[in-house]
Amino acid sequence: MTLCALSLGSNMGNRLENIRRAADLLENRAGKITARSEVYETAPWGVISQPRFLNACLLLETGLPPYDLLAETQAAESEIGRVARERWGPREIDIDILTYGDILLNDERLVIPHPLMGRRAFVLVPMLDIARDFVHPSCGTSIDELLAGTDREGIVRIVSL
Ligand code: PH2
Ligand code: MG
Ligand code: MG
Repeated sequence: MTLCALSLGSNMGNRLENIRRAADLLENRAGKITARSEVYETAPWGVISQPRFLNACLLLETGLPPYDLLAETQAAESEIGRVARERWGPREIDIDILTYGDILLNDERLVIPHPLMGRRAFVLVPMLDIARDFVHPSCGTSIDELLAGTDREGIVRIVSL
């Protein structure tokens, strides 16, 4: 079994329902959720002219190898109604694998740790809820150190997941 960190995001449709459904689908198909962050409303990052997101993170204990876990996250995204649209644009649900144990993986299908996780406050703030002692597997940096280099503005705690 491997402990993974996952990021959930939604800015279309019923955002909270989409996030909660994603957590349920992952628990049914991919493993056991051992920690859930709070849900935050966050300002859009990257493409800024789009609706605000809800974001959360999970720790998931999984017996699936990385590419099978990826397949399950993509199946859950489809089941919630996600269709292909512009990069960084609006979506019903996005489920990203942030870390998979301490492994480092980099190919055309999957990059772990998620290459942008250290620059995104919408990932790091929820990660603080569930993995305060987290150390980034490739750069050895703590969440507090990573957060110091990001813009934390526009992040509001909404509800429990
Ligand atoms: N996801 C993106 C692009 N920008 N901004 C916020 N606040 N939250 C997201 O989940 C998000 C984003 C692409 O994955
Ligand atoms: Mg993403
Ligand atoms: Mg994604």
